[in-house]
Amino acid sequence: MTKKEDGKTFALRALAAAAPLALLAACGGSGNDNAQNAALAAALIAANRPAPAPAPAPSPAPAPAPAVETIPQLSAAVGASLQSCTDLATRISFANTTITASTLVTAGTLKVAGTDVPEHCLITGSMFPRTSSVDGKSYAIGFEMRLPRAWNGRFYYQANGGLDGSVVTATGTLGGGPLTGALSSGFAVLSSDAGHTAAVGATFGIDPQARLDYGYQAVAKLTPMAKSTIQTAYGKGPDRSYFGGCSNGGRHAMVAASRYADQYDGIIAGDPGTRLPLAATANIAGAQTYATLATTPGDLSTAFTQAERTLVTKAVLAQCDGLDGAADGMVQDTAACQAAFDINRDVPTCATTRNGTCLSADQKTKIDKLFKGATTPSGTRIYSSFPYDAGLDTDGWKFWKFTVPLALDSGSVGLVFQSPPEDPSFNGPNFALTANLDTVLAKVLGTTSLYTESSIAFMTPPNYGKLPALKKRGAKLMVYHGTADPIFSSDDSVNWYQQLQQDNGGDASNFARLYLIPGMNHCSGGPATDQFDMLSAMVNWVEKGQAPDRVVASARGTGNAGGVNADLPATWSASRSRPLCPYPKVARYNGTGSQEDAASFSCR
Ligand SMILES: [Ca+2]
Repeated sequence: MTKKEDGKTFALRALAAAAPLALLAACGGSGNDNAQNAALAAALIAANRPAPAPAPAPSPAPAPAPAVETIPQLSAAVGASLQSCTDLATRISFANTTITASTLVTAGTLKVAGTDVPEHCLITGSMFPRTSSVDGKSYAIGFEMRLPRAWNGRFYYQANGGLDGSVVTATGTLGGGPLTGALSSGFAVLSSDAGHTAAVGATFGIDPQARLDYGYQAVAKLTPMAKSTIQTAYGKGPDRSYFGGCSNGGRHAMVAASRYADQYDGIIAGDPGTRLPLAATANIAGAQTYATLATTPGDLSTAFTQAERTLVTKAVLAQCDGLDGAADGMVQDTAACQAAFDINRDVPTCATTRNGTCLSADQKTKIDKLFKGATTPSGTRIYSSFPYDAGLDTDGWKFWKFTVPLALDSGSVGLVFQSPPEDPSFNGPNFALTANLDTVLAKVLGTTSLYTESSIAFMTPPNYGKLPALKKRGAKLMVYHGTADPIFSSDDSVNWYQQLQQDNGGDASNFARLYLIPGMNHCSGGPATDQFDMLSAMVNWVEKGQAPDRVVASARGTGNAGGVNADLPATWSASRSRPLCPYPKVARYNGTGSQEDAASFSCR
């Protein structure tokens, strides 16, 4: 192929890629006219194809067929009714799987937000039982499935949070104070412990296989078993399969989007710990910094007190609240806020002692450095920056920044993410406060002959800035992230999404969308509208082509059935609502209408 032909091919491919995007923009980005877009793109390409070379020169070889982007529209799931339950324990047969029991659960036995969960069949069991040759302990992948009598034809993988280790009741709920869940909506739902029990705690990290199951392999083992069980129970497998979780569950979801795109049609990742080992290491770095600022040794929260965090919150709001057109206590335009707010300029510096009305110069320097992204002693950036937001004045923020590094991150980093791990008898808080973080980071990124996959390899979805398999088969990904999440930064999700945009000609919104939730802490809470039903929006996108241009979220004020959010300012109405907007769009006030109502805001 000549250079000239190379250039021509490139131009055609660029046109092919650009045409559907331009059309999508013209259609408001609804993304449900893919076939039409493809046809129009092909017509555009044909119209721009150069005429054949004139005689007497030999005819050039025809240009290769341009790569026209087409995303298939998946069909809607069809429901069925569960015929029997108690006999399923003996009828279900799958390799490496033991079914413990199948039990009918009557309507109302479980409730979500005070509402009865309909009648369903509870299947309990475990997969791949084994005794570790490394630590001598027993391991298995414990699970439950809840199969509704009135099934909607869909499977939902409920990914759980933290270090896993518990088979959380498979109601398939998601978001802050959810009012409903996948099970109530008729999905067959799976939940698992991801390969170890809570009793083992973080010491499961001593066993190499338990690490891998926690990281990604449990999903690979459970998914075909769950689909087979559904086949046995209903006489057909799921027409559509969904996956959702928050925190580590959001990480599982991102892993599913990367590794198991062939298995899932719709994936929802909430506040994902996509680079969880690095986030946990950075949080330990934060603890080491806060320890140098603490006025009461052993109480890291005295490094940045409630009064001081309120002071900073007010300063952030003073600079940023109005950027979205509404002085409503919410910073919707997170990106603009980072440029507008300067902790050195906008927060008073203490002239003498700290008293809650100022920050010391040392505090400003160190706290700002943590927001910009914690580093090791040698200066290596560990994880991500965190945005300044109106949600750091909360108990959740305090818990994650000052309690978790010593109580939880020490165990996960020391025992699960380092290769080799610490001795299980190590002192976690002491480790968190004194470990050399260059050494820790090297072990988090490292391998040994026993631990052959680094924690980055087994926890982080491989090549997750590119998700071609997911896109190609018509599957969708929705990610949401609280901008006041103190442990997994929304900046990390923004950086990921920008990679995905770049890999898709500048716009990935026809298969993946990111929704920032202003003020929301880790998965819920904060001065935020944190209650929403993203699963219904996802089903409509996957099965009907209705792209979620906005997802309406509500605050959980007094009387909310999903539980009251104690972080809500008293000035908010109990049911304040806001649109969650697909990044980079921001919810902006229309200039008229109630500021308590999502209808008064547009995603722009
Ligand atoms: Ca505002």
